[in-house]
Amino acid sequence: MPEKFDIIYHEFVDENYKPSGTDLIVVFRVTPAKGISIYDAAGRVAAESSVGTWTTLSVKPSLFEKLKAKAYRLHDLGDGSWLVWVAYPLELFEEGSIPNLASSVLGNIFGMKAIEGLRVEDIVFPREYIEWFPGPQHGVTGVREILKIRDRPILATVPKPKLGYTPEEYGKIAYEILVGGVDLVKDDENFAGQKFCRFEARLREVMKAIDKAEKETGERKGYLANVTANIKEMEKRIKLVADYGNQFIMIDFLTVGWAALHHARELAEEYKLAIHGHRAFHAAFTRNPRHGVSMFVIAKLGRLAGLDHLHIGTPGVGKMDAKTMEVIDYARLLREPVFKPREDDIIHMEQDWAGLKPVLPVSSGGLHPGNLQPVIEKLGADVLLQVGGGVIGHPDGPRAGAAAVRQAIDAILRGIPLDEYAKEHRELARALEKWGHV
Ligand code: CAP
Ligand code: MG
Repeated sequence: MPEKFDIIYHEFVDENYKPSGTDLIVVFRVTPAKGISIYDAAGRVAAESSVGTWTTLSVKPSLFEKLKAKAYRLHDLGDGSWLVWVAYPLELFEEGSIPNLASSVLGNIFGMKAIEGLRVEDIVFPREYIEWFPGPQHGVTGVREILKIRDRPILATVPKPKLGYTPEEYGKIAYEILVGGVDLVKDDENFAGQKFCRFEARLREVMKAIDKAEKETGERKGYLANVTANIKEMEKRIKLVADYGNQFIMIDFLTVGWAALHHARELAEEYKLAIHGHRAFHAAFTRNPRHGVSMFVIAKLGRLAGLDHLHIGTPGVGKMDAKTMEVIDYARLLREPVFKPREDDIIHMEQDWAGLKPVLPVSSGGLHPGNLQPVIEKLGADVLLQVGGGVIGHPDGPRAGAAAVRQAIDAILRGIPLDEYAKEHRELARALEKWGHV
């Protein structure tokens, strides 16, 4: 008879355990279900996300003890929820596979009856884990080099409304935006290759607009072309973008998934393209503070996977829900070589990026010339500012809207109050008349 093997959830809690330098650590916020102790809940989380199961077994794999995750620290938040730190031996994970990591630590555990709420707040990667990933190909410096912009935020505009333009109309509006002073035209996330505006036809028109605008302004321009699609179609689009001589692609990486992003990153390497990461879908699991996955974790995975740009929200202004300090932390996390948590931050841990290039943070959502100042004050000038409605909605049209954004940036960087600058800059004045300023 095989030896009886009892998997007891408490075996997965060991408050005396000291994580080794190669452990991968996950910080969970755990709200146990009624009648379940934190030890039971934490043990189940660690077990179900590593080598455990729900019943006793009569067999035991030889590597069981070695591969067990350990919940090694528990901190009562006093509201029915706890922070729980779990250490995972690196051998649990397949090399270079975010899908495998996600299936483990972002997987079944969210649905267990033993927990009422579970949120993955942070994942701390050991150097060995990071070394399996490429990180950004271009990073902040590389993207600045493509566009030859060194001393100010990079500017992008999504033509609004989201959908409805034919390729010719889109090309026309792209030209207006670019010649007005914006650097990049960006597709909206749900603008793909619909019948009324097929991808290649649109690309062709935008590239014509870029050529013309570059000649007229003497500036470099680009197109954040949305290649988000099924894999084969995405491959075709990435190749087309490169063939047409554009150096950027945009991917809605949470809707296509981590494996698709990985594939796109490989193709981007081949064609030397920079990847703009749009994050539609994130709020479905980042918004609830007691359940889901934090944007902090998504940003970390995005840097590992190799995004060159990533949307992080708008600190304190704009149309999307975002907490100022959190947005500032995302920017630091993406740009710095080593992330160090603020003194009052009990959740996050230090993360050394092991030399991965920095990602350019993207602030977007309800921005206009009158609310860019606090964004730059809080995030610095090493950002990409996406102003969509706030350019297209300008009372004198998109070209004036683009000019107004450039004027606002000039004023902010030179420390001149917007009202003052607007006296000599009509486009800015008209934008402030419409939207005001903060
Ligand atoms: C912004 C935007 C972006 C959001 C996404 C939109 O347009 O194109 O998708 O910024 O949010 O469709 O809303 P506007 P986030 O400039 O006209 O608001 O960047 O927070 O992921
Ligand atoms: Mg959008």
